[in-house]
Amino acid sequence: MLSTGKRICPICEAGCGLNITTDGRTVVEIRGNKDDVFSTGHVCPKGISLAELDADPDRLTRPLILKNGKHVATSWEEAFELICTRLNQIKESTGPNSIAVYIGNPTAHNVGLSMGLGIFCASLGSSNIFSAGSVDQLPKQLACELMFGDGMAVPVPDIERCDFMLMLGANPIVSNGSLWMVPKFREKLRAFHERGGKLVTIDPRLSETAKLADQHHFIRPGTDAWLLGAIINELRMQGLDIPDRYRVKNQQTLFQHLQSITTERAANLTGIQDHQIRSIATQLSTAKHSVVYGRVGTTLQVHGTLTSFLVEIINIMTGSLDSAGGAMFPEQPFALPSRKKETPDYNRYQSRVSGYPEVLGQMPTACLAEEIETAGEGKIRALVTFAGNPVISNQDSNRLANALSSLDFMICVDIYHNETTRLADVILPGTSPFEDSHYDHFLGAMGYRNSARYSPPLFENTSRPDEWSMSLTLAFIVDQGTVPSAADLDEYENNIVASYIANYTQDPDGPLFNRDVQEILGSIGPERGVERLLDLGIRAGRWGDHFGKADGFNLQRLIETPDGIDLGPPRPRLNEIVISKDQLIDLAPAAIIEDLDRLDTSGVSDELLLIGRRNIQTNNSWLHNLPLLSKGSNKSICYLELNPLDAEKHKVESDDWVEIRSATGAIRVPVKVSKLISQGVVSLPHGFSGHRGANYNILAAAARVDGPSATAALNGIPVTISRIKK
Ligand SMILES: Nc1nc2c(c(=O)[nH]1)N[C@H]1C(S)=C(S)[C@@H](COP(=O)(O)OP(=O)(O)OC[C@H]3O[C@@H](n4cnc5c(=O)[nH]c(N)nc54)[C@H](O)[C@@H]3O)O[C@H]1N2
Ligand SMILES: Nc1nc2c(c(=O)[nH]1)N[C@H]1C(S)=C(S)[C@@H](COP(=O)(O)OP(=O)(O)OC[C@H]3O[C@@H](n4cnc5c(=O)[nH]c(N)nc54)[C@H](O)[C@@H]3O)O[C@H]1N2
Ligand code: SF4
Ligand SMILES: [Mo]
Repeated sequence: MLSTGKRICPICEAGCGLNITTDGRTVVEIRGNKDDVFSTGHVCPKGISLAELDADPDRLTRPLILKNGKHVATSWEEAFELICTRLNQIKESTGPNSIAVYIGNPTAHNVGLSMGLGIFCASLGSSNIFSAGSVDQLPKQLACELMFGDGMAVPVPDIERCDFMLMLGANPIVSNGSLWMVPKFREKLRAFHERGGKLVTIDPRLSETAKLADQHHFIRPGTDAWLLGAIINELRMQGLDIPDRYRVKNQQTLFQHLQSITTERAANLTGIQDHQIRSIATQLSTAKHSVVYGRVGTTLQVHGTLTSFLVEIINIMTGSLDSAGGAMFPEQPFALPSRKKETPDYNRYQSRVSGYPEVLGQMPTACLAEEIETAGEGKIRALVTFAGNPVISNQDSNRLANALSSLDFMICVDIYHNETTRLADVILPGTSPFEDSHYDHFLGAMGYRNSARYSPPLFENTSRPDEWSMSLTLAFIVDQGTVPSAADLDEYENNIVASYIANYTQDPDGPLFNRDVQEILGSIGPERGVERLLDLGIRAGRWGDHFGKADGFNLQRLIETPDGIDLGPPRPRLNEIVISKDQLIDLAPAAIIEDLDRLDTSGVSDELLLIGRRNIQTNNSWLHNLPLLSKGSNKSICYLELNPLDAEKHKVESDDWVEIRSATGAIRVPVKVSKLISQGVVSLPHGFSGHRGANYNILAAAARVDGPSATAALNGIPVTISRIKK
C-alpha cells in the first residue's frame, strides 16, 4: 500500500523538503515538497537519487572487519569489542593525541552523527581533530572568529531584500549555495533582477551563475584579496569609512596596511582593469542595499582567511553588515548556551611537525599525513573517520593514502566501501538517510530566511544502532574502557543530557539560568536519542517555550508541522553576535595583518593555474555509483577545461587526453577546449578516481596552504600539461 512521508534532503545546503512516496519499506517516488516553507518545492537530481541510495545493494549495512587482508562482515558486538581493545591499548600506551579523528562533510547534514561524534571527541580528549573544514570553509569561520569572536557567526546575503551583489568564487546555480542555505537560487536571482538588482561575479571561469550575472570579471586565481583591498581603498576615496553604528577597534591599523594596494597594482595582478575595479566600488557605494559574498573560490586558496575577512570589511564599510538587504546573521530555533570567551579559539596549540595553528578546536588536514609519518612523542597511530573520504577530498592524496595504510588501527564510520574506508580495520555502517531524523543544527543559522523544520525518520531502523547511539557507544568505549550494555548506554546518555542541561542552567545570559537540572531532564522528550538535545536546544532558543512559556516551541511542535514554520527574514542582531571580550569588532587581528603583509610580496605569475568546479550530478566524492547520477560517460563530467589560446599553445584539441603535472604528482584526463575558462587557467572537478575519472587532489601539495588557517589552497595550483596518447 502506498503512503507518503516528508523528509529534508541531507545532501547539500539547499536543505530541500522532499515528498516521498513509499510502498512498505520501498521508496517509490521522490518529489520536491511545494508546501515546504523554506525550499518551496526545490529538488535536484541528487535529491531524487536518494531512492536509489536507500535501495543500493552496495550500501553497507553490517560492520566489516579486516581479516587476512579482506573485509568480512561481523556482528556489532565483535566490532565494538575489537575497537575497545585496540583503541584503549593505543590510548594507554601513547596517549589520546595518538588517536586522530577526521570529520567529513555529510556530518554537517546528520544531526545524530554530528552531536554524537562531538561527544566522542570530548571523551577521547585528543588534540588531533581534523575535518573537511580545512579543505573547505575554515578560513571564513576563522575570519569571523577573529572579527566577531564567533566562528559560527557567518553572515549570509539577504537576497530577498538586496539590490546589488558582488559574488566571488561561488557558483550557487550548481552548488545550491554554501555557508548559505538558498534553495531555488535561480528563482531568487530572477526576482532580484525583476526588482532591478544587479549581480557582479568574480571568477576565473564563466560559471553557470556568472552567465546569469549583469557583469562578470575573470580573475587570476588567488588574487581576490588584491581586488578587495583595492575596492576598500576606492571606497575610502569615495568618502566611505566605518559607519559609527559599528563598534570597532584597530581601524587605522587595517587601513594603513591596505595602503600599498593601489588599484593599478591590483589591476595588474588580478587581470581586472582599473576602471572596472572603480566601477565595482561605485556600484557598491551607491547601491541602496549591497552585499559581498564569497565561497570556495575565496576560501580554498592561498589567501583564504584574508580574502574572507576583506569581504566583511566591505560589508561593514557599506553599512550592509547586519542590515536588511545586506549581509545578515540568520537564526534558528535550536540554541546553544552563550559562548563568551576571553580569546578567540585560535592558535591555542600547534601541530607537532609543522607548527600549524589550531583553528576552532581543529588541526588542518595539511598536516595529517606528516603527523602519521613522523616518529616521536605524539605521533598519530590510529584514526577514526566519520562520513569522510579524505583519500579523495584531501590534498596530496597518494601520500595520504600511504600514510593511512601505515596506521596501527583505523575505524571508518561510513555507508560505503571506498578509497578511504577500504584502508580501515573496522567499518561501522551508518543508516539510510530515511532511517534517521534531520535537523539543520549547523546550517540552520545560515538560511536565506529563518525557519523551523525537523524530519523524523521515515522508516524504522531495527537492524542496527543509529549513528547517535553508535557514536555514544564509541564515546563510552574510550571513556570507560569497556563496551557498554544497553543499560550502561542509557545511563551514559542520561548523564550526557544532564550535563548539557547544566550548561544552559549555568548560562547567566540564557533563559534557563538557575533552573533545576533534574526538573528539566524530566520534562524534555522523547525518551531517548539526539532528539532530547534537540528538544532542549529548541526550548532554550529564541522561539522556545523556555520550559513554561505558553506558545513557545518545543520539538513536538516541529514534528506536528512537517512543512516547517516560517520565522521571517533575518533581523539585525550584531550585539548578540560580537562575543569577543571587549565586544568590539576587531578590524586588524594580527593573523590578518601578517597575511596582508605577505600579500605585498607576491608577484604576477604566468604559470598555468588549476582550479576546481562542481557539477549538478555530483556531490564531492560520493553518489557517483547511483544509476540516476552516472548517466552518460564519466568523461562527460571529469574533463579539463582549457581556454582556446592555451589549447593552441599546447597543441591540444577537445577530446584529446593530457597529462596534468604539478609539484606533487600527475594525472591523466580528457580535454574540452572552452571559452568559459580564462586564459592561463584550467578547471577540473574534484571527487573522482579510478574508472570514474582522475583524482584532482593528487596534484595538491600538502604544504600549499592559506597562511592564517593552514587550510588547503586547492585552487590556483601551478601545473603543466602535455598531450598524451590515450
Ligand atoms: N580539489 C578539491 N578538493 C575538494 C574540494 C574542492 O572544491 N576541490 N572541496 C572540498 C569540500 S568543500 C569538501 S566539503 C570536502 C568533502 O570531503 P569529505 O567529507 O572527506 O568527502 P566526501 O566526498 O564528502 O565523503 C563523504 C563520505 O561520507 C559518507 N557518507 C555519506 N552520508 C553518510 C552518512 O549519513 N553517514 C555516514 N557515516 N557516512 C556517510 C560517504 O559514503 C563518503 O564516504 O572535499 C573537499 N575537497
Ligand atoms: N552539485 C554539487 N553541489 C554541491 C557540491 C557538489 O560537489 N556538487 N558540494 C557542496 C559543498 S561540500 C560545497 S562546500 C559547496 C561549494 O559551493 P560553491 O563555492 O558555490 O561551489 P563551487 O562550484 O566550488 O564554486 C567555486 C567557484 O570558485 C571559482 N574559483 C576557483 N578559484 C578561484 C579564485 O581564486 N578566485 C575566485 N574569485 N574564484 C575562484 C571556481 O571557478 C568556481 O566557479 O557546494 C555544495 N554543493
Ligand atoms: S539541491 Fe538537491 S542535493 Fe541539495 S538539498 Fe536539494 S535535493 Fe538535496
Ligand atoms: Mo564543502
